[in-house]
Order: sequence, then structure tokens, then C-alpha cells
Amino acid sequence: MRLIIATRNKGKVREISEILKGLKLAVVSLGDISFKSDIEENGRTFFANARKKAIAVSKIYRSDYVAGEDSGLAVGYLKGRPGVRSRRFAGPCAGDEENNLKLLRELDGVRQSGRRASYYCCVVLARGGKFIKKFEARLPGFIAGRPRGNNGFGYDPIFYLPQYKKTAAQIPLKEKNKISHRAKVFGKVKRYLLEKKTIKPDIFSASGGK
Ligand code: ITT
Repeated sequence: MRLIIATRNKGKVREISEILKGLKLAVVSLGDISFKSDIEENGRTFFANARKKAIAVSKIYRSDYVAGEDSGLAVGYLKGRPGVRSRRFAGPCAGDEENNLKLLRELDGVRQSGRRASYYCCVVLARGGKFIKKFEARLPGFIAGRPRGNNGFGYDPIFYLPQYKKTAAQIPLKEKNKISHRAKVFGKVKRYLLEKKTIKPDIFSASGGK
């Protein structure tokens, strides 16, 4: 049994593979299956984009489960921006560092209460070209004053987690995977597939399917 994650983002794949460990399920990404065509992310919501990714891939790989994932960062003070444009915040070809710097500039002089933010993640599960179910979750935090840490990806160096007194890039991946928006969502996907008896726990793995 395969679950194709409809993403090219290596940071996401690393996290999701870790979360889904212990299941008799091969987790593969678009890079692994040499999926060449580009899926334009022009939806106005995370759900629309996640659904588009899932259905497009599932129409071709019909016997596999496909998870379309769309995620991003919403800052209340910026009325939910960068939102669905998180990856392209500083421009269509912008890298993580440029996006982070643009966000820090926009929040220059804003005090802690205005720096509240949350990561949001939406996953759509599809099979045979058809929508099955939507899953979603959030992770609240704050935008720090400057980048700190080298782990993770995207906005992690400036995403401050008060419960750790660290940014998401300063905590190990294992720790981020206990609390993150993506971990919560894929935890729900995992439970759904287990309940449907679509997949089984791998009793020979260290995590024994938990
Ligand atoms: P795919 O479309 O191929 O999945 P992508 O990087 O374009 O890859 P999105 O369109 O979902 O993915 O954009 C998500 C962006 O939101 C991502 O590039 C980061 O900038 C940010 N983001 C989402 N989750 C994050 C996380 O856990 N840590 C840091 N940044 C995150």
C-alpha cells in the first residue's frame, strides 16, 4: 500500500515520513514517483489548493492513496497574511530567507501581542481521482524579532514557541513532530486509515504502529 504525498517540499516529506513511521505503508513524494507536471496553486484557500493537488495526482495514480497538503503561516496583525501565499510571500521565486526577512520588516516595531501567528495545515485524502476526506489543524505561536536555529524549514527560524522558549528551528524535528500543525493533521490521517483498516501497524517497527 502506498500513500503519495502530493508535494515537492523536502522539509514536509521529512516530517510526514517521521510521523507515519510504524505503519505498513510506503510514503512517497512527487519526487519519488517522477511526477513531472506542475500543479498551479491558484486557490484562494488552503483547502482548495490541497484538494487540487490531491485530485490531480490521484487521477493518474488511481490505485494509491494520495494526500494533497497545503500549509502556511497566518499573522493576525497582517489580517491572515502571508496565508496561502506563504511560500511566495516575497515574490514568485523567493527563498525561505527572503520570506522571513520580508515578514520581519512588516512587523518591525510591532509588540508581542501583535506578533501572534499560527501555522495552518490542510490535507485532502483522495483515491481513484475522487475526494475522500478533509483534515486540518493549527499550531499557535509568535513571530520572533530575529531568526534563530537551523532545523526545520520555511518560517521556522522566526516562529517562536512560548512553551519551549525557542523557535521551531531551535527544537529537534522529533520535538516539532510532537506538536506541529502537520503532525496533528497526519496523526488524524493515520487514525482514519487505521480505523478504515486500510493500513495495518507494522509490528516489527520500533513504534509498533502507534
Ligand atoms: P508543495 O506545494 O510542493 O507542497 P510548498 O513549499 O510550495 O510545497 P505550500 O504551497 O504548502 O508548500 O507552502 C507552504 C509554505 O508555508 C512553506 O513553503 C513555508 O514557507 C510555510 N510553512 C508551512 N508549514 C511550515 C512549517 O512547518 N514550518 C515552516 N514553514 C512552514
